[in-house]
Amino acid sequence: MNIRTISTKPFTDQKPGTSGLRKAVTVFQEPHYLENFVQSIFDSLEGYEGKTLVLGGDGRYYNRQAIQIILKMAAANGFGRVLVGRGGIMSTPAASCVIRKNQAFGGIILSASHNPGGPEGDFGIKYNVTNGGPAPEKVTEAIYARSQVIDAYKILEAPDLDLDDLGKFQLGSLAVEVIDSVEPYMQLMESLFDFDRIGELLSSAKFGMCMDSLHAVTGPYAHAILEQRLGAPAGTVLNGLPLEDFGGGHPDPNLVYAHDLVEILYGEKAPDFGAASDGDGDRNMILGRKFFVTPSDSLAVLTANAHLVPGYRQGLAGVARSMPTSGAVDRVAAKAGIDCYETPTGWKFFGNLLDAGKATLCGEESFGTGSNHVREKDGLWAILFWLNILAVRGESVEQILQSHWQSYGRNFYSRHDYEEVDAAPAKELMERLRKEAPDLKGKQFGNYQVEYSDDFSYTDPIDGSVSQKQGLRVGFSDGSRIVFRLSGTGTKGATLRVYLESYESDASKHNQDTQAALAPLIAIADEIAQIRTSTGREKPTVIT
Ligand code: G16
Repeated sequence: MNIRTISTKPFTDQKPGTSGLRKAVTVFQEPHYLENFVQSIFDSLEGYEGKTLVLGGDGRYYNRQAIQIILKMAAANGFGRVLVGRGGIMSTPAASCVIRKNQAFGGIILSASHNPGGPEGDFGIKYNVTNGGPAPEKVTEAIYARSQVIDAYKILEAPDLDLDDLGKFQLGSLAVEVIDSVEPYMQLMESLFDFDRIGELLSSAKFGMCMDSLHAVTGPYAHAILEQRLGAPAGTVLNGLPLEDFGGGHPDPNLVYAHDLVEILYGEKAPDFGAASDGDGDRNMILGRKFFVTPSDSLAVLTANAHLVPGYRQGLAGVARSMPTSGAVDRVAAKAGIDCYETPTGWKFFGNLLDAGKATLCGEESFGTGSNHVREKDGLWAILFWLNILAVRGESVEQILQSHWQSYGRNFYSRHDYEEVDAAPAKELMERLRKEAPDLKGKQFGNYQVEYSDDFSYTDPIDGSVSQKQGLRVGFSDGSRIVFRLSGTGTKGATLRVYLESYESDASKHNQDTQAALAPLIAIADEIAQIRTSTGREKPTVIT
């Protein structure tokens, strides 16, 4: 088998976003596009020769072709071994688990997460480092810098491998092992949660659950863990077969895109508990009967109830949340006397805190929750955490939230997304806000007075690295807050995200409708940012 060196030219658009490089499938299919980026990853690493790489993806269209290319490139570049998921499939949290368990050098995960798939959909690639987590900014910047000067890549000339059965192959000097990632992932879950009690709950006639895998990667994991291991009735997992186009759906677990599940949980004879996960299995949505738990509240509830779960019974070192995530968890941390860290959006920013033992649980408003068990957010983990709490407390999801709000007050929270707006006016809007931010301080909007207004900047407490321009914050004297950010994961135009939050300590007002409670802030956000005028949109495309 020959190693070929292929001449190439840089693509100018290979800058990784919030989570790796995401583009339309058609872009990745351009000659050399994927190869350039993979070679740029390898060229930015040092000391991987002879070491182990973990490889898998969420099964979306182009996953299979990309995996064959990457295997041949790993062989040509001198990796010693690749652990690849059966059929090329591995969820993001399972990949993190496999990297850590095998002390691999790193991993490549193929996913565009919650973005739609299929020939007209999106594809993505991200590199994870030895701790199992997403590459930190200094690594992604080095990959981008390399991609801008690359002139050649190396690939082995060899036939494609059959990855559909477990087995071992040799590709030149590279050992390839096709593995079942469900097994190690399930073992890890069993080490954290009380499987006996969850099993009793799931097999009880009094309790009903529905899990929607949205034809994405968690299907095999959810079937194996919830139905086969924990005894939930067959049929508990819906849409459990991973499909290349996610059955034509949008594999994003929120109230808009997981509408089938929402209809079941809000319908007649609704089950007690509903959950969904996304394309690559790292996001989760939690529902009770006719009840939606915001991801920010979910993080707060998990933190407040962690002592009920075996893996966290010994206490939490601290917690962390991304800046736009609500401050609900801050209140739990303050009461418990543990530290609460505020990071920019992007799971990669939690890595150092987790490695340094500063935080045990982390979460984001974007339907991501996780802990120090891996270095990615983890959808099924969050679902099992909730099941463990439900099994111990014997209360409904809604009762748990109501009593949580009684104890801590309620942070009303919502995110308004303006998807696929024109990039230029969206950038202008942010630039204008950036310029005007210092003048907003002290300004009065109705009953709200601006206490601070800035562009969030983060200094990592472990390595001192600084990340600037992470979102425009406008905070009011009553603790309410509006945050403006442009998404770093979209592939078409720009997506403006407006995050709205207000705090209510009065229990008699906890059951208001969220959008009604936030109505004054929604109006102020438009007044400050001129959203309708700048985007030409009368209302957001997605409200969560
Ligand atoms: C990724 C990141 C998350 C981030 C989310 C949204 O999630 O890992 O940390 O919160 O994107 O980012 P943005 O607001 O920039 O679109 P995922 O699940 O897409 O990998």
